[in-house]
Amino acid sequence: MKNTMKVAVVDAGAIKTEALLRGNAGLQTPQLENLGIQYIAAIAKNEGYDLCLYLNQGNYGELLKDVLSYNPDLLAISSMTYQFPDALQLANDVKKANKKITTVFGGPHPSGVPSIVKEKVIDYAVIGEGEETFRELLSRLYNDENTSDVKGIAYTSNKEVVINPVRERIKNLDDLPLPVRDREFIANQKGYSLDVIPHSNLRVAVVIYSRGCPYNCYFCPSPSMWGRKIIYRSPDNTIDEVESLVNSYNSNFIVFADLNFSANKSKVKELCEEIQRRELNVAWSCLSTIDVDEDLLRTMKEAGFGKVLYGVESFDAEFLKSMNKRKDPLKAKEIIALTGDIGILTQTFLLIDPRTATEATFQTLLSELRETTPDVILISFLTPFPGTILYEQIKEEGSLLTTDWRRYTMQEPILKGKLSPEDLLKHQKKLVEDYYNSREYVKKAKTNIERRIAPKKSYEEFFSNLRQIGFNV
Ligand code: B12
Ligand code: SF4
Repeated sequence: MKNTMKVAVVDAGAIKTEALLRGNAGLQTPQLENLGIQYIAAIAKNEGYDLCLYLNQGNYGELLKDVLSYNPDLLAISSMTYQFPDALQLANDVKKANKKITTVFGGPHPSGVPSIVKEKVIDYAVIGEGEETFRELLSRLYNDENTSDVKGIAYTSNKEVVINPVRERIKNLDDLPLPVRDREFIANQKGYSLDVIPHSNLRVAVVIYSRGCPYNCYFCPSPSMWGRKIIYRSPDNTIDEVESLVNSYNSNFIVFADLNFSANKSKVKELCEEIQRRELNVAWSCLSTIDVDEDLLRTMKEAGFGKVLYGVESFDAEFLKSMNKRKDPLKAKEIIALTGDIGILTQTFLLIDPRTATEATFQTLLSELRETTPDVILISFLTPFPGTILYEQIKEEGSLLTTDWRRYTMQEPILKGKLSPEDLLKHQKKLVEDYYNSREYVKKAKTNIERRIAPKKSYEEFFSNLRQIGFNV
């Protein structure tokens, strides 16, 4: 047995971020904490191994130098699809310097494509929820034991890919060690979107209350990643974490990263009661489907809820049906209006399908937005992530333009269609500009400022960010 095991844990988002500044993805917050890898890091720490966590290096050369000078026994990397080529490069360079370092990949891309272990420099891929699998894998490696039957991993044996059976989901999330936080990273997180607090005063932390989603939209990696079961932490355990973020990290805004925060209304109400009981002075936002109602939104507002990011995807009922997203576009419009009336900011995620989009698609969407007036829009292109039902459909259909993973950012059209990718990008940009310059949007912004739903400074900073990433607003 070794004295200790040195574990380097890297968020591949830390390697290169330029890809994200394309299109209107710059409106997201690319430098937000990555909870997945921070939960994984917590396992290594909690089990007593020596841990070094790399969340945001920004410069590949420095990241590589730092990892090599730490000289880990094991390198663990979390990777989305667009980050995979850079993550692979890191594993290559690290193995070149010291081939004894064991490499473990996890996160959305390895879960969708476990056969990445065909790459010589990837020793293991962890599929789906990672904590228990990582804990067991570390222990087997530390004790020089056989790893071939660890549930939830993929590896190669005699050049053949072996994918082990999936692991059961973790039932009691309260038992998990809390994600490792990086004080410096939290202090330097940047905001780009519109929030109830101007970005210059925003101190964000990311927290999660539930894992999984009961739906099965064909474009979404969640069903293959988590299954269809949604599992909650207790409100007490969740708000203990929020309280410690407020007290120890001075956080004033919590981003709930749950896939579908409002899936269970009574669970949301329990959480809101706990926030109010503790009199926490913190604002928060969440991602949600449109399955909310007035009573729930009012309860959330009273508990400090400032913004909801709705996964609307489209106002076209046919498109929604084809994606198995069983939602009514009319209800989406009503819910966005109701949320605004209650005094909560709204963001809508919208998808353009490059296979069918024409100039008219953008014009129709613009009119629908002007009628609905969400406060922030995120227009993305339908992207078939590996592991989704859509990916299989698209492969069969033959409409994929590229298998260069770097381009899977949702901000590039990668499906063949009537318009060229260049034209689609032009229309996307114009839509964003026309919407934010529209009479209806400007009127809503003025009302929001008057009603103190968002301060004027939030709008000024938001528009300045939009201009910086190339929008004429
Ligand atoms: C919150 C969120 C964000 C936040 C924060 C992102 C961040 N830094 O993590 C914001 C809004 C900024 C964001 C932006 C983007 N996101 Co996002 N995001 C999410 C969301 C909703 C939740 C992620 C989360 O916190 N989950 C909770 C944790 C506990 O789960 P987890 O991260 O999956 O980690 C677990 C396992 O994966 C595994 N694991 C993860 N890493 C590792 C590593 C190792 C070594 C091991 C062993 C295990 C392991 O164990 C973890 C614990 O169980 C997911 C949806 C989803 N299905 O997960 C999308 C998701 C991850 N995002 C996605 C995308 C595409 C993006 C953007 C590119 C979109 C865009 N164009 O703007 C950007 C990229 C930003 C970036 N940092 O590079 C896709 C990724 C799909 C893919 N295959 O690539 C997802 C799946 C949603 C989707 N569209 O389908 N996102
Ligand atoms: S509702 Fe959202 S999280 Fe759930 S399957 Fe559909 S897109 Fe994925």
